[in-house]
Amino acid sequence: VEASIPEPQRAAWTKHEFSGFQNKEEFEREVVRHVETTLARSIYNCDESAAYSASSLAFRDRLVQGWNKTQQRQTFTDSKRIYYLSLEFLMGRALDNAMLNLGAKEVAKEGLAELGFRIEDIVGQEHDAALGNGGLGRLAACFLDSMATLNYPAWGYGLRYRYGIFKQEIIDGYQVEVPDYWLDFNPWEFPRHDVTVDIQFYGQVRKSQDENGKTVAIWEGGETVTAVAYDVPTPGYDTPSTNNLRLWSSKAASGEFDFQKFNSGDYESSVADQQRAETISAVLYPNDNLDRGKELRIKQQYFWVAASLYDIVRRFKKSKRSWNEFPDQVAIQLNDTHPTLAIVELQRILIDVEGLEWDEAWNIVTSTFGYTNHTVLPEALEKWPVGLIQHLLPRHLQIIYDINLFFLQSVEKRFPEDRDILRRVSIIEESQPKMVRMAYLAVVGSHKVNGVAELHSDLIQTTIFKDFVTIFGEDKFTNVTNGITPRRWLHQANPRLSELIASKTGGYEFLKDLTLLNKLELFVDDKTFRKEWAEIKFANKVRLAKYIKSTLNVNVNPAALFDVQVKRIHEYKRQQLNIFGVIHRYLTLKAMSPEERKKQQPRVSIFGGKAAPGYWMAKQIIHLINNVGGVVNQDPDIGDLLKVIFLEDYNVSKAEMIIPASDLSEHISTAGTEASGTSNMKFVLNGGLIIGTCDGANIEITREIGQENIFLFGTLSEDVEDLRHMHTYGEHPIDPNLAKVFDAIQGGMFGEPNDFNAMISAVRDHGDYYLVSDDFQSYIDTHKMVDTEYQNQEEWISKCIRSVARMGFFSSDRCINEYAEGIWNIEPLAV
Ligand code: NBG
Repeated sequence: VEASIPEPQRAAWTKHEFSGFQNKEEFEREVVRHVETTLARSIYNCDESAAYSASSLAFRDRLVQGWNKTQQRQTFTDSKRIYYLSLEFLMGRALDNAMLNLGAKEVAKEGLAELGFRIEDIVGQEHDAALGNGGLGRLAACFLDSMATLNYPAWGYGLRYRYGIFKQEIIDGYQVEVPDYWLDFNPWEFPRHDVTVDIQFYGQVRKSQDENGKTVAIWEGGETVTAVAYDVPTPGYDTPSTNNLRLWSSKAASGEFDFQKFNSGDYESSVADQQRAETISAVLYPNDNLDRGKELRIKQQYFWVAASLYDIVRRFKKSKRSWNEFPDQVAIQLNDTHPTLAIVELQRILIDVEGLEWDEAWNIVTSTFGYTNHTVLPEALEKWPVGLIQHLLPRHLQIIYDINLFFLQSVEKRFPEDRDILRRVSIIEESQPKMVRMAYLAVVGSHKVNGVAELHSDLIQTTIFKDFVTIFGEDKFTNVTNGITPRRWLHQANPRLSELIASKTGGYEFLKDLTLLNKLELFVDDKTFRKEWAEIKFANKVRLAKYIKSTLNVNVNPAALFDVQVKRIHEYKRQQLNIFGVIHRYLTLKAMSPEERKKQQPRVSIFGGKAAPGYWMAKQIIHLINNVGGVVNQDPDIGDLLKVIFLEDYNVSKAEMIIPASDLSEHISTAGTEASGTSNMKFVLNGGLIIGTCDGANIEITREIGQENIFLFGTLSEDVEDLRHMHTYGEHPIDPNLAKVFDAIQGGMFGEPNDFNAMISAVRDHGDYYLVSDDFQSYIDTHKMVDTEYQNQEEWISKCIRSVARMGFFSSDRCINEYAEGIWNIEPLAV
């Protein structure tokens, strides 16, 4: 429908164009207006929550200005757009980010003060938007920030979950999950009740003839669910560019409400249908790096992918270009295999709906998609039973079979000698039951496949996708090392450090070109600079210490070394290695004389992270950490020498407080298992050193900052296989220090020993898959080095400054530019 205002009436519109607030006075006016009208409250009834709501609405109004302009400009120039499909966007809080990206935080701070509020309290009112599990979802959020900041015409597409990742409570040392109902008041989204797509499920496929006598497939019957768009404006930093994140929400299709049932008095079951439809977008699956083939999960995937493609195709068709121009106008990036059905859906639209020939359609499809792999862990690689897809998406299964057939025919032609290759690379795994291998489908249907750090990109080419490198050639496979946005992870999280850096590097330019941090090298030996630097770190630690006191009632000394491991709890990330190391430290301290103890470096071991609700071993690890804290923190022999803290409900906003307060952080995955890691980058950027294995992006961090500035230890990835083989088939004696730790646990030092049998058995009796024992000695030796080096504070701070100076490479801006150039073939479009 043409809905633009006719030319003669436009003057009336532009005359009244709203421009948001420009200064403190106007900001206050907007806040008061929103409190009194939008919220219908008054001067006698305005608490911090109302002040938060009104401030957000005032900022939202300003975001919308840039957002409208950006969308109009994109429509007008009709240049190529990038669509980022991700089932997770871990956005965190929006108000603080909007203030900073719009450069209006000072204005807001002063305005709020005049109205009687402290900006920290107001910002702290906001509930995190937690539509993700961990690194994968937060990466998507950093990418949105960079794409807008760099003025790329980009859209994010995701699901509007009613429940984000659960809230974690720790009760008696155990994790308890509480639902995260976050939509009570969300000023950051715009419901688009007019932007809907009907999505079909189930039904049958029938062959028919079209008017030219061509055989066509008709997918009919089944049920329909409606997708409703919710738009979230995502602002860039220091640019009017504001991109759109479109999240789909499910509801019963309007024609579907069963009036038959309703009229015959069966009101309940007609409402039940309604609720069943809404279930699709109800909840985020709480697994990180784990695939659990639940039917509702694949329904989510298809629902989201089909709605997004419908939208993308609808936008393309407006320009009336020919189909072969589609890849010149549209790039679609698949964030992991979760959106892989998009490949099949686009092929279906092109051949069944638009009437293209298979080959022409397939060319368009494969030129459009890029696929990012985020893990090599076998338990995380998605596979779906053929029978399930047949039932849910009968036409898609036919297309998958055809894609596979043509692919295997081409492979057979090229490798007629290799008897086994067809079985190995088939998209269909001939198991019982047969499975669709989503990663293979993503590789076959994309023009580029990338890993997320150098080691990881090498590994996918030599392991899970080895045959595909032979088939498609090396050029199809590439690396784009992950990055983080310095706006949130430095400027927002650590404003004082950001200000100090700005004072030495020539203003805040470094936030847009992070390589400018290298100017800090000049000040490494500057005594006053080092002192200011150290004061900021100390203040951040004091803040965290207060938080620990207020939440856990434990006193920690801010002068102690803060040693932090915060991330999802997973055996491959090896929080068990960390807590075993802490126990070893405790036993060592206990065995010392009081004089000897006095010479030891005081430490606070801080843990945080959620376990997937069904991941029993991860929950056991949390339990052990809490029990160790319960014993150690009370022990008068130990005092400040060691404290063990488990911070409840680790999330993005907590990360913004914790990361700037760390002296040392732990990134200690078994080599070859952590695809990249991104918190490693955040910690170093905030002036903390890291202890880590030669894994993921740790390797590139080492290359950039210098190996003298990082504490590396442990087995190398190339040796992991052999060690595992030895554990299974040869002798596997447990490290003697680790054996003492096990004895302490099993002697009941940390509560009921049977609670931790599985953790110990995994190492001692079941092959120690994650090499905890193999790496234990070098881990504790390296911690000893950390203690020694920390005693020399001047040298320690120099290392921190030097490291920060060399972190420019890890900006998500660099990363997005690499995608834009190497994969999307897309140019910035300034507003
Ligand atoms: C995760 C990896 C991390 C990586 C992020 C972002 C999945 C499947 N993978 O190492 O475990 O940093 O992706 O790339 O969540």
